[in-house]
Amino acid sequence: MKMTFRWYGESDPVTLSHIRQIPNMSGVVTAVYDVPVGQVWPRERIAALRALCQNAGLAMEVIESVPVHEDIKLGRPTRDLYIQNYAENIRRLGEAGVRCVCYNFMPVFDWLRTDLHEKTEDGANVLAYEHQTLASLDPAHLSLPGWDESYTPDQLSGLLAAYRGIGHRELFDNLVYFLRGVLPACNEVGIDMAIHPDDPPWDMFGLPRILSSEEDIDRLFAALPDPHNGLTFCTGSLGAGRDNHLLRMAEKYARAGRIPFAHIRQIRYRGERDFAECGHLTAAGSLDIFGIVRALVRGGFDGYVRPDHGRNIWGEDGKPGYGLYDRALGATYLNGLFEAVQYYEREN
Ligand code: DNO
Repeated sequence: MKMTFRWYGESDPVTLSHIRQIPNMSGVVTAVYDVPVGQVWPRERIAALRALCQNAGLAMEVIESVPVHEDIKLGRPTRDLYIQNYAENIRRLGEAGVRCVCYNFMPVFDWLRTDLHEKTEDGANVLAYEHQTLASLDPAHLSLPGWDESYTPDQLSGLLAAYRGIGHRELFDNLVYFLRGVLPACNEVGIDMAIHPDDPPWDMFGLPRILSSEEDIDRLFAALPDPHNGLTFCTGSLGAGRDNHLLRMAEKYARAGRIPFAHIRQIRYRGERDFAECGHLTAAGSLDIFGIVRALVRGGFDGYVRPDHGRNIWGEDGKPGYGLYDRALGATYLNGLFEAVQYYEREN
């Protein structure tokens, strides 16, 4: 296991030197943020980012994300050009020492929450999701951190309309087409593609989502058995789907060598499709974080881990989900779990 931490680049209030001081931190998970989606990242920008990380004593082996242009997801004729650009990005990143690229294939919206600052009893701030509230929102006027906010409401409406002809089958075929185009570059330079599951794992605003369950993931691996076709095992995303058996999935996909990257976080269930995020500890929420770590270790998991979304605590007013303190506590907790489980598995 290689412990990493997400870093949003030089504008991130969390600095590399803070990250470096978290025990066992091997590297950061980052990206070139200001090149428009679909364009190739300049080599010098990649090299400069890598130098910043290395000078701080941190590796830059995981990129999250190289975003996928909507034309690729929509299967528009322009997709071939964007796929070529994507493959070129992969080559450039591989040459710069990157080993894993996290991406998602969710139409239009990335992760969605209905409250980014819910106050908890102890005064912390967390992200929360309430399905009824979300269903009542106008998708053309959403603005949330973490997804591409460069659309105007008009562009967004146009995009939503363009998806009307795209169902689960079409979207899945477009994903396979995309991966067929980029996996050769991944093989050339030794990069694992790690698709991020849908967050939350169900359709949104009538838009299809195709990576929400074990069945969905099995279908993707069956369609493309290439070992570089991997998964970001995101416990919070998959875990919001109550039918997902995370322990079984973690061990199964780790054993198959399909988990180059894990996002580990905790959620607490409320209604059937409602949840709030919380501290990483197993006892803090509904997911068996200890069991998941044990399942990963038993499956021979040897990938990158990052503590996913933390609360905002100790007066920090950080980017929702991405402050320093609670993610550092999460990393420390996860380090302890991995150490204990690995020790125990070796001795028994
Ligand atoms: C949210 C993140 C996602 C993730 C993308 C990957 O906190 O996990 O935004 O980075 O879905 O492309």
